[in-house]
Amino acid sequence: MIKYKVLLFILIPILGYSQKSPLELWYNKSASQWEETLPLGNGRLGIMPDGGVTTEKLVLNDITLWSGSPQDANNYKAFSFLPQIRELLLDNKNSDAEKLINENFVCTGPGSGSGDGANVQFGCYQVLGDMTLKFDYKTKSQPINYSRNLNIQTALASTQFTIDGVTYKREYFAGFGDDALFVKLTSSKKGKLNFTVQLDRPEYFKTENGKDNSLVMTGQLNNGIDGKGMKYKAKVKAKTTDGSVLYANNTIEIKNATEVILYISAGTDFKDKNFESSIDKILDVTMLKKYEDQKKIHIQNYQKLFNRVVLNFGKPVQKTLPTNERLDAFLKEPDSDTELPVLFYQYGRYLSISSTRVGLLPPNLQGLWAHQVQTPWNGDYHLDVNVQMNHWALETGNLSELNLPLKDLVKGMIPYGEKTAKAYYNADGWVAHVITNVWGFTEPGESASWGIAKAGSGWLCNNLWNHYLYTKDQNYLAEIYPIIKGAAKFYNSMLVKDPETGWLVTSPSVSPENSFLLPNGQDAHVCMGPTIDNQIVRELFNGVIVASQKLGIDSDLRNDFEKRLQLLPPSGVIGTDGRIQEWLKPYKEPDPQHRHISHLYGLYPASLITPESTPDLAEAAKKTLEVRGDDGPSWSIAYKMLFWSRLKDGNRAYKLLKAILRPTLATNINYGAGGGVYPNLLSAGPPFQIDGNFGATAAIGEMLIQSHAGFIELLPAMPDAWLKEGEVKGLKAEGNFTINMKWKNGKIIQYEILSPSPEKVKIKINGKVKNVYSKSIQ
Ligand code: FUC
Repeated sequence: MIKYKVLLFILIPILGYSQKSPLELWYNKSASQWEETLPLGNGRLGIMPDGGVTTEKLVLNDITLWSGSPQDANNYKAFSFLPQIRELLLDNKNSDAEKLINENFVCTGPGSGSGDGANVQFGCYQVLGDMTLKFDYKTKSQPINYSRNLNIQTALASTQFTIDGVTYKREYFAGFGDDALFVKLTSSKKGKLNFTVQLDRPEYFKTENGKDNSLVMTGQLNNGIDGKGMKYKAKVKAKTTDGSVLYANNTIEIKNATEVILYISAGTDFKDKNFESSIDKILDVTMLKKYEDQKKIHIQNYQKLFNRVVLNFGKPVQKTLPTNERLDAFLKEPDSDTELPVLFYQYGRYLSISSTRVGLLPPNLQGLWAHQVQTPWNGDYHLDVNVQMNHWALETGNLSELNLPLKDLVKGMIPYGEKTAKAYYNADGWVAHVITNVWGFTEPGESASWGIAKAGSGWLCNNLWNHYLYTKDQNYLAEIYPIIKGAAKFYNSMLVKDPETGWLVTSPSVSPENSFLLPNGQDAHVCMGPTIDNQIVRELFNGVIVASQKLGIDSDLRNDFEKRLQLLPPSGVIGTDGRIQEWLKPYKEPDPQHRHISHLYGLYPASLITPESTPDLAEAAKKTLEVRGDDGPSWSIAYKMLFWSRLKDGNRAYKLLKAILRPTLATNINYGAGGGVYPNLLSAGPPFQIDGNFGATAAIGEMLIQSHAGFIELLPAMPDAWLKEGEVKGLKAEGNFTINMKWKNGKIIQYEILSPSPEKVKIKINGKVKNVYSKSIQ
């Protein structure tokens, strides 16, 4: 029998948690391609310096900078084809149904432009511009003692080298104080800085020198209709201690200076119609402050979020190899650098803090860093795993509030999603399919094969719901209730009965981006009731039931959903080969190692499948993963890491982490085996896609703590390599609990569970389940 006892461990205060190894990326040469440059961002503005000696290119970003415009690409006649499409699916004529969908049931117009949407209305997240610094050292001597680094504990980057006895330093940060970018250049001997500053971008730009001693770039992107799309402005001003500054010929020219600070701000008219004067004001205010004060505020504000979590595995390392060489060494001998996974984990948190902020946009496929006008897949928000994965590390990683921008994006999609629900299904509520943008796109994509996936809106609701589970914030619950209810109502009103099983399922749909073989050998995508849809609908109905109870509203709807739940397919159907079926029918797969593993959604991020509550399904999930293999783009490997963590196999999760940390420089689009990280530790599909970083970060969190199965488990999925000793401060568990713990030789030796007020908690620690009381944070 389990007894409640006061947690004895907590009587010993746990002191001295601090990050033991420096959390730093560093290099002894400048970046030779963008994927080697260092990402800085303040959730709105981004800057990536390449550390070049004679020419430095700094790629600038603004997370709101999108081409395209709001559109209505709903086919309002689509609904009239729905009965025929459904009939064809009931008759097992999936290919005919797919043909009909391609003709009448996808979005109107070019949709996402097949992923090249910069000049259509869907639009594309784009680079803001390049700031180029060209230096004249008045000598032919080569630099020595070159180094550049990014310190993720302070969110500062720097470059340093010496030429002819003069040491040149550059320091860069994206301000968490004033909303600007900062580059400070110094020379160790007086008056040695001679350089010019230029701004440009591949298209739609004009540069000029402002009357207020500035360099300004302005432009308007293509909206996909008449060219009059989003307006933007970027502005640079310089402050020097000595020497001269000339603002002329669309440049800033600095001569014989010893210290120069460049202040850059930018903005668009996306949310701020007065963005031009806002930028002017930001720079005016910023430049009045002392640089050192500004830097101090920057570090303080950044650390308010970053320092919430401390993680150490094993022995601290004081000096590391340059990060690119460290990756090579890790590939050969991973267990000897247990601090690289720590760096990678904390880097994921750094990237979240840097690429989104409350009140603005969630991180897109590249966070907020892009160096092209046509970003791969439009740098959009993919709803069939990618944008969700971008947020999975946030709750355990104690950055909960950074989930709110996604909630805002989803909220903004609803009026569009309601139209789509009506146009295609004559259904209640709202739906979103596979892709969205900042303009509220919810229509099916332009091809049936991937575009009519139904999972998008339901999967987004999982993220929204998860934030509630971790925070228990009742006001937030009231805010998201209409969103999740609307999504559930959509599914509820479009489910149809599968005559073979009697279950209620979605139709038509696809299992995200995957295909199957029909009995006649034909490749098809469109089906009824793919497993992911069944799991999503089950989870969503459950969520609405719980939420309506907590809020004390909608009892009729709750009763209805409770009844409907009985008619849904189970969380998984185990096929004759022991795997979880991806589709309702036991179709054969043309690509058994496909990158998407959507039918394990119930295992993660949902908690419908757990080793404790559904051991058979958990076993079947293992078999599913064995056949799927361990390769893929990084996001897929990260997802597998998460699955194996939930299946409590830490060594397998670690094997996958090692696969993600394989060094690469490849940038060609890959859908198969690939993955890896660039020298700057950004993850590769390839190309660069930030979901691999965030997914792996979430998975490391999941290896350390799990709390989805009705209890908190400490160290549920640790690899042998990390068991010797380690400590964690500040990770979060569902129910708004904060966890601190230390372990040695695989056993927890100290822990604390903190919450706003003491609460009864069920925990699993060193293999034993017990009930304890948490300690009040105050
Ligand atoms: C989905 C994935 C691809 C890529 C793209 C952005 O389509 O299947 O691998 O991640 O999103």
